[in-house]
Amino acid sequence: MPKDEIYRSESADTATFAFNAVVADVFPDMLQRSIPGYAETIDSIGQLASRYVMPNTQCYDLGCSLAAATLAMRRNIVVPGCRIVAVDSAAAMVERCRKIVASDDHKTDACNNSVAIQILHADIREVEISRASMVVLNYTLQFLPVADRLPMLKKIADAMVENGILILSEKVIDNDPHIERLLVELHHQFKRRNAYSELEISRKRTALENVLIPESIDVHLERLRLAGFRHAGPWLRFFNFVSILAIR
Ligand code: GEK
Repeated sequence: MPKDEIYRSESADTATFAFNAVVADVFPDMLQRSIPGYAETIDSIGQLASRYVMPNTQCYDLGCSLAAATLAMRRNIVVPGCRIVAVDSAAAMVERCRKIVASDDHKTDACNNSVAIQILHADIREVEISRASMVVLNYTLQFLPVADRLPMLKKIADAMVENGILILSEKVIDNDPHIERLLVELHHQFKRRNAYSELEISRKRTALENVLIPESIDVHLERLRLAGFRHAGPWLRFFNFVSILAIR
């Protein structure tokens, strides 16, 4: 797996973070070393797919990057007639995503269902969603302008079948400033343990400013309620990274 050394060199470009080819090439390593609980989240998305995906419905992986959640869903869907739509707006991600999906040997799936995967190079705000029993926003909503988040969630809720689920994973801020400082420090410690230097951590932090806009868990839960989800609650928290399950 190519190692993320984007912010290591003295000449590193600390301008605004972008999902370009340089990032896409090291992306699996970057997520693994930067997002606490990332692998467990992907694994659990697979488990939830086996439980919640309904026959003859569609699944969506919005902001799919390199299809980690898409493939976890496909490997675990146990009902017939399903299709997964994977969407990303970054050309560099979509190009690599298509290759990864094409080379994935889904004959090793738990069941013998053939689950078609459609990969779209598009903005998730523009994509039509329909008959969805499972939608994944795994660390994607945080990159949308705040004003676009409720319309996005409403569009998802409106397109869902009854009891359909949304997995919303986000970097969050804590309402208590003391806890917030602690969680940020623990996250930086996590990154140092994963061999990121102090300089790399601070450069990445600067690059993500105004690109990744975190909110509190309360704000997310209230927005999900307003969007039309009947139930919503966090099922995983690891420092300032949270995954919420919402049921239509
Ligand atoms: C995973 N879910 O591995 N429309 C489409 N894609 C977008 C948009 C948008 N408006 N904004 C951002 N993206 C993945 C990880 S990464 C998380 C998701 C991270 C895409 C962007 O191009 C990138 O590929 C992805 O959302 C966010 O489970 O980098 O922290």
